[in-house]
Amino acid sequence: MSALRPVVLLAGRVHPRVRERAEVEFDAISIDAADAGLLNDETRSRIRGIAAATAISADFIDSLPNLEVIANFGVGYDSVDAAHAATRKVMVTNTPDVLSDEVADTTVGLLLNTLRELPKAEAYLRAGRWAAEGAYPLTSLTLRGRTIGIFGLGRIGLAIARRLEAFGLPIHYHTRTERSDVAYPWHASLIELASVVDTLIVIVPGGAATEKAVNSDILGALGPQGVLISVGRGSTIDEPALIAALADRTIAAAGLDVFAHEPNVPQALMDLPNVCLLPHVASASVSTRNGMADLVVDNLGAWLAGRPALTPVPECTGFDRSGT
Ligand code: A2R
Repeated sequence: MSALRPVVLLAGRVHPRVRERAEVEFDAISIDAADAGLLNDETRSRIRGIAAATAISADFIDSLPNLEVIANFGVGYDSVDAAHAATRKVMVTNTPDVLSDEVADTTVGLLLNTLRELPKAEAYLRAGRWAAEGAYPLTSLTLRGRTIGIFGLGRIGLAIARRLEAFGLPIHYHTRTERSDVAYPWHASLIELASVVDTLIVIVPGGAATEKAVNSDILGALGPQGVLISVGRGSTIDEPALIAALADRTIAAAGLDVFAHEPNVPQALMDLPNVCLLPHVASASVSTRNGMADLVVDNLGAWLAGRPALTPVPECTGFDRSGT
C-alpha cells in the first residue's frame, strides 16, 4: 500500500503540520540533519522529495539519485543549494506571500519597540517601578519625523513600505533593479540609501550577494540618529561592526529579529542598552506557520504527481511544468 506513495524525507525539525500531512500523503522518513551518512543506499535511492527545515547541500542532493523536489519551509532558501539542484533538474520551492503580511506587521512592531522602548517600559511597570519611582523616562527616539530606507523592496519589503507610508513617513529603497510600479525614490547603492535616511530596514535574502552588506561604512552613513531594523537574514549584517556602532553611538539603536549564528546571540549585543532583540519570530504565529506548512506539502504533492510546482524558486522556473 505504502509502496504506491512517494517517499519523502522530512529533514530537520519540521513543522508538526508538515509531519502530520506528510505521514498521510507520502511514505515519510525523518532525519535530524541532511547527512547522507544517516541513510543507507537503499533508502537514499527511494527518496523522491524532501521537506526541508535544515540546510540541504549539493553533496546531499547528489547522494539521492532519484530526488525530484526539495520543498523549503520559509521564503528564504539560502540554506538550500538551489543552483546545484537546478543543474540536476531537481525542483526547489519556498513559501512566499503567505508570510509577507505577518512579517511586515512584526517589523513595524519591532521598529516601534526599538524607538519607544515599549518592552522596557512594560518591564518597568511589572517591576513596580511606576508606583515606586514615577513615570517611565521619556524616550529619546521617536518614529515621528523619520525617513525610512528599505533595503530589499520585494514582497515583504513592499508590505512594510505600505504600512509605514500609512504612518505618514517618506520611504526610499535600494534594490539591484529599480521597480517601475512604485513611486518611492530608488537608490542605486546601499550606501547612497543609508546616507539619505535615518531608519534602515533590511529585508533582502541571505547568501553571498548580501553577506555582511550592512557594514561599518553603511552604519556610519546612517549616522547618530540612525536606527537599523533587521528582519531578513543575520548574515546580511556585519554583527561585530554593528555592536561597535551601537556601543560608540555611531548609530542610535537597532531592532533585530535575525542573527548571524542563530540561536546564539552575542553577549555583547545583549549587554547593549540600545537594542531590541527578538528570537526570529517575524512569521511565527500559528496561522501563518500553518499556511507555510501547507504550502510545503502542497508543493511536494503537486510536483510528485506530475503537476507544476506552486511556488518554484527563480533558479527552477526554467524547468517548471506548464500550468495547463
Ligand atoms: O535586487 P532585486 O531587484 O532582485 O530586488 C530584490 C532585493 N535584493 C537585493 N537588493 C540589493 N542587493 C542584493 N544583492 C539583493 N538581492 C535581492 O530583495 C527584492 O526587492 C528583495 C527580495 O524580495 P523577494 O524575492 O520578493 O523576497 P521576500 O518574499 O520579500 O523575502 C525576502 C527575505 C527572504 O529571502 C528571507 O530571507 C526573509 O525575507 O524572510
